[in-house]
Amino acid sequence: MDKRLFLEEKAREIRKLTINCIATLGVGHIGGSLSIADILTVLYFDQMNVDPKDPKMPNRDRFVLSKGHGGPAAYSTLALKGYFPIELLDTLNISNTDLPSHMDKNKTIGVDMTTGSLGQGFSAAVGMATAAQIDNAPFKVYAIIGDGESQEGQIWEAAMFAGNRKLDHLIAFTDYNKFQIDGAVNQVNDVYPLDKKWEAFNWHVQVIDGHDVIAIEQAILNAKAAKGKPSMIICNTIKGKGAAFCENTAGSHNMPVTKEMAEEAIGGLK
Ligand SMILES: Cc1ncc(C[n+]2csc(CCOP(=O)(O)OP(=O)(O)O)c2C)c(N)n1
Ligand SMILES: [Mg+2]
Repeated sequence: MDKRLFLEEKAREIRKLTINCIATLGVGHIGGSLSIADILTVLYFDQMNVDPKDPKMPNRDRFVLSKGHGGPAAYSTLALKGYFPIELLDTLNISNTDLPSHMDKNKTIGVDMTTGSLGQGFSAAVGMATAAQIDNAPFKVYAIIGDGESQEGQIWEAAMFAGNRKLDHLIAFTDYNKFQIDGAVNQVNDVYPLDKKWEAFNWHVQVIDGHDVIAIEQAILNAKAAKGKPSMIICNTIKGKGAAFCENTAGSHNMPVTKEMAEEAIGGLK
């Protein structure tokens, strides 16, 4: 099967599971979950060396979702990959669940880092890449940060350290969906020009369409080939991508989703 078709089908499945589990709960971080579905697809179904039957495999590639509120998309990806049964997604964020709204490595199989406090996951990823560099380890550390999250001072402290240490074990993505919790990023506290900022911190930088699975794959291959620098792949994305009721809106950040809304959105998935 053609790789693009294969990956696009996986992304559609991830979006479907994400919309459904949020609708089962009735509310959730749908916008920032749907914007990263294609990145997660390429990581877990094409690029990352991981084994759902051996989730703690020592030399596995690591993944840190620093914007931890994207948990629903990450859980849907892990379920689809076979880490745990799909039915577990129906327990999203209910009492005593193993799938809390934000990610918790002590609760969920396959989660490498607890996240949710913006900025902190990225620092942890930089620490993991530092350890990998010291050990000359054969794995990469992948991380996704948000564009609103990029307003955090902690991001830039970690960025400076990673650039200075030439941490080429680290491949990061910015989910540049142009919205944060309070509205448009360029109206709250603009991060533009992101590419020049990362270049100034001595990173290898690429800017791509974050919904084009083949562009994501190629960018990861380029990042793997770039020696002596950490990589930032700035992904132009659409908040809420795939769900017409919330695409490109600030309100999609954390919103009520009914079964009817879910059904309609899933019917419209391309
Ligand atoms: C340190 C910290 N401050 C505030 C929050 C509350 N918060 C959760 S998500 C969010 C917006 C993040 O925006 P962005 O990084 O663009 O992610 P997106 O909503 O686009 O997924 C905020 C302010 C938090 N989780 N952590
Ligand atoms: Mg955003």
